[in-house]
Amino acid sequence: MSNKIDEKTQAERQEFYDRLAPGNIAPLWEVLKGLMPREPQSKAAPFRWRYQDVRPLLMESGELLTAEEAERRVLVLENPSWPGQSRITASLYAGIQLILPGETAPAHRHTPSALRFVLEGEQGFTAVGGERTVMKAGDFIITPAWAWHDHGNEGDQPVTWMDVLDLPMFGYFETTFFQGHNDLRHMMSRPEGDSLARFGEGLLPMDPVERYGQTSPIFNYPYERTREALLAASKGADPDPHLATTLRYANPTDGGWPMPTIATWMTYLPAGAATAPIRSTDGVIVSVAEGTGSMKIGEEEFDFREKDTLTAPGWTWRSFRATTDCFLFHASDRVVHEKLGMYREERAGG
Ligand code: GTQ
Repeated sequence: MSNKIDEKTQAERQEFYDRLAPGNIAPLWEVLKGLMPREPQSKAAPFRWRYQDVRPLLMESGELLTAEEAERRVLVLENPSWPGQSRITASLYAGIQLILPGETAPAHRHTPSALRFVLEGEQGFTAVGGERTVMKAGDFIITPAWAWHDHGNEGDQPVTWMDVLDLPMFGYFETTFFQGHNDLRHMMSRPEGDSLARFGEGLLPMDPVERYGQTSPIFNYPYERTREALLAASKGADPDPHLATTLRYANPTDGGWPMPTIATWMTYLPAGAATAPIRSTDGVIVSVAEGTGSMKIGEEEFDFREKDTLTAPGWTWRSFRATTDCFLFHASDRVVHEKLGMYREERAGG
């Protein structure tokens, strides 16, 4: 279309559009460029939440209401671009949850999947589908779709973690189901450690076991093991310029991502090291398991320390610089991009 049109033509067209609108009909040529930009233009904003700012507010919420009253006592991390929408990226939700000593977050289940990345506490537990696991800082724990789950704290210190759920995705597709349990805690049917023993030792049950459908049968990937693996792997080869030493979490039954909607990986970046910029279609959430440093997202640079959360919009250059040894947990909807043929990435310089 030529962009130079005279006033009369413009008026004629507008008059035509005005007659279309009441019938819920619209001309494509007026909106096509917005529907198909040359490349993704994320509306998300980059942001960093300092744990030292969030923690006091979380503790204050602990004085205002109990975990049981709240159902889930969580402070939602809202992307600055979408206040009130409970979204940290275009497709993912994140929040920081608190369980005080003696409390229980009551059993329920929902079709959206959740992951927990543990920040604080040694004696918190989450029970998922009849098995309990202790929650330790840095552990990556999965609540598969429609699995009963409750959380508790049997220690004398607060327990906190980051939740990431695929809620906005389910909202977009309008497919969310939720059910409360009649009991505060659901019944355990397997001993603690059963999942890791059967699926997390490089061994698998002789007969195929269907446990959680498309979700990994391991539901706690302990930080101790992840950290050890990254350190050992970093000695075996030069670090990748863009990824440093990065290992992705995997479903042992098929080698794919552990969750059907949320991809997860951990990066080890030693003190003094930096990564070259990378961009990918997925908007990314980073939780700092250990270390201090900075993350450049687009033109903005955010310094970070342990337990801070950052988010980078999709198709935006991002890179890291480590001041001390850094272990950086990542979550994104990359797994969905891959399944739907939408995933692209680009690596600069290096
Ligand atoms: O722990 O089940 O942050 O249902 C939001 C919704 C956590 C949970 C959240 C939830 C949960």
